[in-house]
Amino acid sequence: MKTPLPRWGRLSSALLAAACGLLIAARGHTEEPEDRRGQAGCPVRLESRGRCAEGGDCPVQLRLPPLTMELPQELGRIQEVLKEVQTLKDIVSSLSKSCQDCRLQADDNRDPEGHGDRGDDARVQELESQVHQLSSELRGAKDEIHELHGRLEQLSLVNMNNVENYVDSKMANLTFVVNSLDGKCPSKCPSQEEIQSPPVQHLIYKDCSDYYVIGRRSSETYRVTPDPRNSSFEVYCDMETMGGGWTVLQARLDGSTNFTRTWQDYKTGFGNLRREFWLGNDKIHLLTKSKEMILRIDLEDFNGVKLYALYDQFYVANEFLKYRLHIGSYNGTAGNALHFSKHYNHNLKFFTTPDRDNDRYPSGNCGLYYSSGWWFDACLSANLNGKYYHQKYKGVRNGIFWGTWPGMNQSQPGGYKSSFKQAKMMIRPKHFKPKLGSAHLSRYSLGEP
Ligand SMILES: [Ca+2]
Repeated sequence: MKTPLPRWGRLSSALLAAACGLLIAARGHTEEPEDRRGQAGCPVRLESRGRCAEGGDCPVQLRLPPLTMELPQELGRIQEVLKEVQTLKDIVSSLSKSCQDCRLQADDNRDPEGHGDRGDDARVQELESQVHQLSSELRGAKDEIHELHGRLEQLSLVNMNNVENYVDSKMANLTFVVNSLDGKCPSKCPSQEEIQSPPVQHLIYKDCSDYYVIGRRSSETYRVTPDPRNSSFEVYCDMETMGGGWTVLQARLDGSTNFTRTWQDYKTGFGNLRREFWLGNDKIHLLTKSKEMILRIDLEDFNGVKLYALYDQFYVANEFLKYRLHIGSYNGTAGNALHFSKHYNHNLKFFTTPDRDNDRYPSGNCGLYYSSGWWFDACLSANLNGKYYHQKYKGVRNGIFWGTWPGMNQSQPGGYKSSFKQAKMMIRPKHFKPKLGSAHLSRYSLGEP
């Protein structure tokens, strides 16, 4: 579009001033000092050129030096605004097109009779009224549920109170009856201890002390189950020695059973429980695992001397650990032969048999040399599974041996060695308390036979 040129004669001074003002205003945004701008003055010139017309209008020339304009930064945003306007325009255009498509579709769906709008309106109104109705019904149901919930809470509280009151009243009645009976009871009422006897039958008897507790007092064989996960087995119970309740692990009395046996024999046990026997390392392990046990060893020589050794702890490990022996502190009269010295100590030693060398003797098998299965060191200060000799014997000391026995280590004339007439090993729970009568109490003080 073309704009007609103004009449420069009339507007010259005003245009000049405006052009100057604009130029100076634009340059005001530069860093140039104020005084230099003043000195430079206005570079724009209006000059008359050529002949003037009759009306006095003269040709005018506007001279502008090479123009450098620095416009306000806000003007730069105009471009962005224009872009946005264009984007909005595009959106409006696309919306307008889709609106037209909508209308066309609506026209296609309209029923031929032209009742569509009215039918749809009626349908919408109907649905709206249904929604309203359902909504109000829901509100009513919610109120009802709330009310019922409150009533339920009340009911449960009432019921619990009733039950409590009932129990309280019954307890009060029972207390009254008990008190009244207690008042009527004469002084010779049976004591609680007497009421409780006979004792409750055990379902499982772990060892002989459990049979003792239920009143069994005869020394004989009983079936025990030290560990319910393993099968039960027969044992011989000593119900007499030191109050009774002892489970016997080993017995020697006449030489009727051979004790020079294999690992397997010592593992499972051998002999006759009523005569001579080794109960078996697996069984001994189970018995000593199930309860904390003490060990008692009774010995009698051919001179009729009877002595004993008591260990306040006794445990035999399982086969995987080679039936390792664990004994506690010694007490007794026969001497501590299981722990004779630093070099002869059977405690914490593995079990060795003639066919299984677990001893601490590097040059040979103590079990083979001493004809026995035992917790050999290198080799022995005690061996209760040695050969049974009916009298003094010569040669290798492979008889029943207890190194701390009085006179045992004294050399006999002719190199004869002493043996034992009887030997017995038995265990009992450490915390077992035999029910000793007054007669027994005088005979058996703690730890003494
Ligand atoms: Ca060896």
